[in-house]
Amino acid sequence: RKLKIIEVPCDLGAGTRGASLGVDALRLEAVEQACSSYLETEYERVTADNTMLNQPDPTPNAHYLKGIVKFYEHACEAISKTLDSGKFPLIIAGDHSTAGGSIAGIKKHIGEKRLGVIWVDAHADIHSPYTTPSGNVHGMPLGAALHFDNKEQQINDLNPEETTQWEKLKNVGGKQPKIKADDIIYMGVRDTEEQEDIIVEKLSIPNLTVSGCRKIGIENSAKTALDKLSHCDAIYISFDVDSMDPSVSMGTGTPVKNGYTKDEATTLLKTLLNSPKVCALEIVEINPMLDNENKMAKASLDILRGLFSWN
Ligand code: DIR
Ligand code: MN
Ligand code: MN
Ligand code: MN
Repeated sequence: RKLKIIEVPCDLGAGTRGASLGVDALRLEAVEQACSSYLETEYERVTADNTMLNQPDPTPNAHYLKGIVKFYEHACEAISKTLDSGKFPLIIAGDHSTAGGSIAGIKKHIGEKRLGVIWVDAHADIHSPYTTPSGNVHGMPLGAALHFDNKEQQINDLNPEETTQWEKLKNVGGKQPKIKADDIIYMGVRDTEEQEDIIVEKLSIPNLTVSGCRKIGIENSAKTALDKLSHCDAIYISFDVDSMDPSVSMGTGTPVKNGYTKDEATTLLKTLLNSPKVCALEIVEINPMLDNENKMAKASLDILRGLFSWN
């Protein structure tokens, strides 16, 4: 694969500040380790207007949504063009809200073909502004990609600006839903809200748990995930570093205990990448502000070196 790194240093979607700096923490770690493979890979940066964070927010049920719509449009373009040129987007992002823009870009490139998603995360990220208890858009990227509002579990009343911007967000890259619920596999999800549990159950989205993966072996669980998506034409992998155990992932906004080890995550992703259908990989939620030793960025670079045999 010929990689192109797409950096999306976004902070707008998380509840804790600092994930936007993860992009630079990783690049600095590559400098520190003199990882020329990383530093010499072509890259492009999609900027989010993180300065919105000090302005009044008119969309409390989907914080800074207008800014998120804006960078989704740019990320969608950058990612679809990267795929058009035959390259593999390695997306290094901030908070996980970015994934909806990535999915829009891949979908724009593949058109009517069917996109599978392997979501490696402690969280299900399938809220909408109607169901979110936190109002943080990093909990909604799959909801946006599915065009799924789940008003049956509604707990928030939206103001007109929230409705307008949410419709815009879902429609970035074209009006149709980008993915189908049958084409999502969760791995490592273990911290969800009730509204999400009900949706996940209703849509029958499988979750390969950390303990379940260990039982059958990490490689086998990756193969199981790929098998379950064998009807898809292309596959996108979204890797939230909080899927890993807090012993590795203290430098992330929402660590959750009992996650994958670094080696398990590497094996998992490496086995997934063996499938030629995998067309993009995204890594999110590295937060160096929570981690004064830069452990999370180090671990992430180790994982990348393992995946792409980088020196
Ligand atoms: C929570 C946390 N479910 C929310 N989500 C996180 O805010 O919607 N996702 N941390 O990565
Ligand atoms: Mn996530
Ligand atoms: Mn997460
Ligand atoms: Mn998150």
